[in-house]
Amino acid sequence: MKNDTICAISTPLGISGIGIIRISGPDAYRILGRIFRPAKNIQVSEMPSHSVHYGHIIDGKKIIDEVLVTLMKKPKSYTREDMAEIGCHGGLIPLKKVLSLCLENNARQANAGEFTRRAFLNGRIDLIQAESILEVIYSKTEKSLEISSKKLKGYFSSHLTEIRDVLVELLSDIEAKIEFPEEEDIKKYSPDMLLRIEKIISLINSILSRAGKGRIIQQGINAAITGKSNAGKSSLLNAFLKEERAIVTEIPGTTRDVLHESININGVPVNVIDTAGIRKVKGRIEKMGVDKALEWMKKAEMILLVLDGNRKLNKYDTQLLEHLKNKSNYILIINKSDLPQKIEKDYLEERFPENRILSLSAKTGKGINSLEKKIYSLIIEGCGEIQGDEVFLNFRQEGKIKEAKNLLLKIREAIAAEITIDIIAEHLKTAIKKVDEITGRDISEEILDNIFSRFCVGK
Ligand SMILES: Nc1nc2c(ncn2[C@@H]2O[C@H](COP(=O)(O)OP(=O)(O)O)[C@@H](O)[C@H]2O)c(=O)[nH]1
Ligand SMILES: [Mg+2]
Repeated sequence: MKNDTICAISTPLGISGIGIIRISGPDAYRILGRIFRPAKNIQVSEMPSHSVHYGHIIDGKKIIDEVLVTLMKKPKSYTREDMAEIGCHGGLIPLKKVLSLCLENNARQANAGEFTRRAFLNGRIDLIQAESILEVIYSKTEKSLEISSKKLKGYFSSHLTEIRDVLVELLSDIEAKIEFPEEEDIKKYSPDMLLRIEKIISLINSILSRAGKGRIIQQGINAAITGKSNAGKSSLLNAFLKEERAIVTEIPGTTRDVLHESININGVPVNVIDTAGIRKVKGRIEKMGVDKALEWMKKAEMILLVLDGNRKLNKYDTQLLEHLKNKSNYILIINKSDLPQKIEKDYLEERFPENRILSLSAKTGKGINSLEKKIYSLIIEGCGEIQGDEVFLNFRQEGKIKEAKNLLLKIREAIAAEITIDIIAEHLKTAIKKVDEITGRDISEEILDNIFSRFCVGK
């Protein structure tokens, strides 16, 4: 493990009230002692842990900035090393100057996520918790913050500890049998072994099913607004956002690119995508827009098909309605309910379930709330009501836990088929390894590099 002292600017670079520089490592206080002049007559080495000190950062005799310094001594710090946070004035120049003073005094510029990596390597948090810090930072709604914070506290880790404990116990029982075989016992398994495996499989199943909802809360769903030109797609996006985000005109073909905006529907982030209207196009740019719209229609989890209530259905509408046939999540929105209605509503009602059709006016906002309710009920129709026991698993974690589950299924089969005990022991060892790869107990440097490179510098 690297044992040097690292430093970084931990707040965004830009103009702000304050900006923070973090230092962590064995030399943190020696470096601080050279660049910080506290207002009170106290040496850095005498400052107690978890104390805050007012003073100045100095370069020789020159005052650089007026600061507040917070000390957190090992092991009670983020990294479990000696740490200091220098709260400077937020501005590029003061921050960069203070950082360069730290570097001149032999601190090293931290790599992305290196503070968190140290927290992990020093055993303060496991890898799941380290990864959840990013999830907290990127939370899209309060609900997603809730599940990330629980994960950071160790909610998901505790499940894995439980799984690991059972697997380790099973393995040691089996190894005892291998080591001290009694003639009649060699091929037999203790009767509760199967039960213990079953218990772990069902715990993993429950985690995986809760993870489905967790993913929706954490990452949200994509809802593509589609429809012929001038149906009111961009107006609908603006109505969701209650602001003029997209350009709305009476000129067909106004929206050429794809706009994404996230809205919060009962805690679920819904990424609403406004696409170009579907119509026959001549220009290359508009054609690209239309192609993208069709692509989104294929890949979005939900389709909001906007129809113009003030006009009769045309061939583009019917084409789009045709596309819905192989989609399970869609809502037909009859827009412009404030104008006289000319659309063939009967035609639609004959072909689509009543609860998938909704009239509204994107212009006045009437009906938007009902649409949001409908979107939410479609989401939970797919995954069940949100209850608060959701977990979010990233792809790495989900992949490993599924691999562990597959091994347990194999073990279950092997027990049923009375396969020799040493094969089962091997499967158990691999399953434990999978669990350890999730928590980071057993992980390669390369994977760690990959995980922490996604963090900001200074985190
Ligand atoms: N009266 C009325 N006009 C609307 C409504 N929604 C959109 N429009 C108008 O329809 C035209 C096209 O709207 P726009 O949102 O750009 O449609 P898009 O091409 O589907 O994105 C604009 O002139 C809007 O003002 C509505 O609910 N009522
Ligand atoms: Mg538009």
